[in-house]
Amino acid sequence: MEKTWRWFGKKDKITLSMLRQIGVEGIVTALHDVPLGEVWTREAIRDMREYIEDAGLRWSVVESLPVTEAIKYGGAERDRQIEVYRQSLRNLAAEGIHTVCYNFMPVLDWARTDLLHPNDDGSSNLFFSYAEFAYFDIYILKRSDARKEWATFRFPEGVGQDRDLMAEVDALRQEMTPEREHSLVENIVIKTQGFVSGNFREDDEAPLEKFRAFLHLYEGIDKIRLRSNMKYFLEAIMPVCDECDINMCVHPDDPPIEILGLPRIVRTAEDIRWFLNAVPNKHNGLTFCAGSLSAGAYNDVVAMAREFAQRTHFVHLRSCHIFPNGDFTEASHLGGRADLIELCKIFESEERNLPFRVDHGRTMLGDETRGYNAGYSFLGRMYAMAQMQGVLAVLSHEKEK
Ligand code: DNO
Repeated sequence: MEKTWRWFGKKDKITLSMLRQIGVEGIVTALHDVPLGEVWTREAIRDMREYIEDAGLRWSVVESLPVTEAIKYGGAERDRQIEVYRQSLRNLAAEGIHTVCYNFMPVLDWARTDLLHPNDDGSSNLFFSYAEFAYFDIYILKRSDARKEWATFRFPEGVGQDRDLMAEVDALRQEMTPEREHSLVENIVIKTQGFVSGNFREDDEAPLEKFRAFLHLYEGIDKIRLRSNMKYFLEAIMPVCDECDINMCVHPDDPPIEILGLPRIVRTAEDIRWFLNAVPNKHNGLTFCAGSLSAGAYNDVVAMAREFAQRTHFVHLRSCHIFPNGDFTEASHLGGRADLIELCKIFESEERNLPFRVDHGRTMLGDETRGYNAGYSFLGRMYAMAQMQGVLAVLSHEKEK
């Protein structure tokens, strides 16, 4: 597999020359400064590509070419936005970039409640607490159906069965402070979304109002409608992908649960089977994010990798640990539910030099003081990358014997 790294552009504090030193071969990035819904021009793509190549690396994967909300909820602007998307794809291919990651999650790109959850060893991890997320939804966002929905929330089989979520939310209400509420907004809306999704910016003054306005767009959009909008989008872009040999790879929903009354359609093996079959074109593929998938207790990640390897064009190596109460944290890259060693075997045996990146990483040894994007530490990710390089080295050594 090709060793890649998510790099956030020229302003990233982690420079390309640092990445050369740790064995990175390819870069995963996006034109983060282009506003949502505008064409990525050939000139801007070329400028980024050359900058990366001048550092002795290659631009391997786009993560992400964002799919705007109008495409997801099927608004009046949809066809115009899809045309913009098609043009950006043509421009990327003309500059030699052929792998494009995107997601089809309404409003929120990914969600965590704690970005620096302490581990026993002094490092910290990303963490998701159902009670805190429900608290955010009910008391901070104040979504009208929130309490009703959380009161009937069903945890997947095997976790959280005895949990009284409402009692926990009420207890949180008693002990909540303005600072803690503020950090929930920061964690759920600002620090996790600002740098990946054009919907929110780090300096948004009224993020909650904006959030509510986005949610409003999805009133009446259920799973069936969202699926048909995804199919519509894929069918519209596949001719360009065929012509330009672009591999599209959708990122699974993170976490793979339905939240905020929004449908989520890339959560389970059945979902993945659905969109692959709905548009049966080899260019319609998957970003196999082992981390997102392993946060769903119902997902057998290894079985899914076996089933979907052929339609996987990009791999995110990361593994989650689910606690008995259903909350989850990001485990070591050599532990957790995802079994990354087995996944490396499966994806290596594809013999397509599939690009992979370590996704997220612990925050450790001073990472927390450097102002990195949430989940995208330097030392923590470097450590995980070294672990994965070791695994891959063993596999290739065994193969040569
Ligand atoms: C979070 C990432 C996501 C991912 C997008 C892809 O850390 O995995 O933001 O890049 O969902 O479109």
